[in-house]
Amino acid sequence: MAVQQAPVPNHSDAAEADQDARLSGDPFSRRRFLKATLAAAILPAIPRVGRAAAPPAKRLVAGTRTIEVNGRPAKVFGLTDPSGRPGIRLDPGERFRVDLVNEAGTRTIVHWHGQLPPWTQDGFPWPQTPPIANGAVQSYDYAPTPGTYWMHSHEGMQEQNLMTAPLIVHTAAELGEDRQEVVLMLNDFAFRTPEEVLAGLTGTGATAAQAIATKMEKAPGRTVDAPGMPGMDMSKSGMDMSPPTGVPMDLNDVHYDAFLANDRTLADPEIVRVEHGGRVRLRVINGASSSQFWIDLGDLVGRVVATDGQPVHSRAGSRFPIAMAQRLDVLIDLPERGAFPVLARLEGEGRQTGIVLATAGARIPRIAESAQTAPPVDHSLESWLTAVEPLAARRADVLRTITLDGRMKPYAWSMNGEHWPQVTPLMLDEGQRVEIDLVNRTMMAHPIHLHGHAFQVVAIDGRPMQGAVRDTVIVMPMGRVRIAFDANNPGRWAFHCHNLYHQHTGMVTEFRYRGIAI
Ligand SMILES: [Cu+2]
Repeated sequence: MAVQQAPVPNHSDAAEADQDARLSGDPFSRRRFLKATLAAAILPAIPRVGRAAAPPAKRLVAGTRTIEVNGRPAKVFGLTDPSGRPGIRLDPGERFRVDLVNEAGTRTIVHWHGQLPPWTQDGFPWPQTPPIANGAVQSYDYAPTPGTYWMHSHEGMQEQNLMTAPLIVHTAAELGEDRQEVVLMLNDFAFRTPEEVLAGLTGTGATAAQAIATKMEKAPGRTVDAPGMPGMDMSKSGMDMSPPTGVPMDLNDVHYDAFLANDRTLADPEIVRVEHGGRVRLRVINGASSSQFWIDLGDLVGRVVATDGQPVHSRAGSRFPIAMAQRLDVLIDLPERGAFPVLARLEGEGRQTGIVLATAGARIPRIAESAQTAPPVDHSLESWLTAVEPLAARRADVLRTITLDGRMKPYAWSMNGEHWPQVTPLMLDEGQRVEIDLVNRTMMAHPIHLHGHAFQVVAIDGRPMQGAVRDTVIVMPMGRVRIAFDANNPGRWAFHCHNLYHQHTGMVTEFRYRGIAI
């Protein structure tokens, strides 16, 4: 089977990168850029032929910036366009043609979360796709999937230091619906370094934590399928996994200094101007490393129309749970005038962050950073969701159980009892329908993410459903979720818990297509 892989030129040569930087600052090259933009603007009338017609690649800088948190300056990473705006927004039909410029002062690699590029452009530190050196430029070119997506570093624990940004791919239908787009990006923030946070969790020193953080790059080697391995044994899938009652569950491993909404706290929230009676498409992105929230619209009623960028049959409500790495598209029709807070409340606690939608002249209320305790994030939304575009009905060719294991003391998490990178890849063939039973044997919820594929939630706790199509699903403590996907993107793909500290203490495995040379 031919593997379609776009070339990824990796200009690791520093001199070449310097030249790139000089060129971009050159007014002559800017004139050329403007000419190219003009050409792109008149393009729709002309049949698309050849590369000459393509618009110039977008420039995305992985760099550092200083933001203010709780009245203190904080140096964090950032992923910004040339105007300093975080992330990337693509027009309908536009390719993801991006030059990622690493000015972060250290190596990095950026993952386009939920997108379905060829595996060599996915931004995971496989041996074949190593991190990008400081000063180097890496180019990407693939057909993007429309919807609300995001990007984050997969290098070490840079994600915790806000190497995260929105990635929005518009559709013609959305642009025609006459709604104001509002992006709400959530992050958790600590003045401690991520290594100090991890050291606090594992009870080790920061140096040991640093060593743990580099393990992500040590991919498993030339291992093959082991059908009889423990934990992947189908005979175990009949065991009773119903949630125990009265057993306490663990929430919020990490105590954070702040929760950010578009980089700001409620002490100084972003005020988004909206029209009287405005119509909004709210794109919520949970970019937090170890925190889950309830989105609280107050008295407003919103309709969830997409989860993880994929359309769902709309579901109305005012409070919606969002797990780590997930996204929600919520349509909101505002009342005539006023100020409307959109809050994100931390599960299990009353701490909150958010933004305010406000019509001109509206009085902006002061919003406290703490409120009533929110319950744990749960499946109250998930269990109601149905996909607008479900997978075709088909029997599974591969059906596997993957157990989620681990505990708080000692702090270590695993899949099938294996800790990354000592894991056995799940081997797949292109064309297979794959079903995975995720069985959580821990007292924490785990938001599980598959790279390079969109999967459908087909059962929760044994109850079959035509659930949402997603890239990240939460598995409740002692709960079970079955997902299904088509193996249609050959390569090496990470499958992991999106809690950064669970990931870095081992809760990662690999789905690998047969025939991929390693
Ligand atoms: Cu986890």
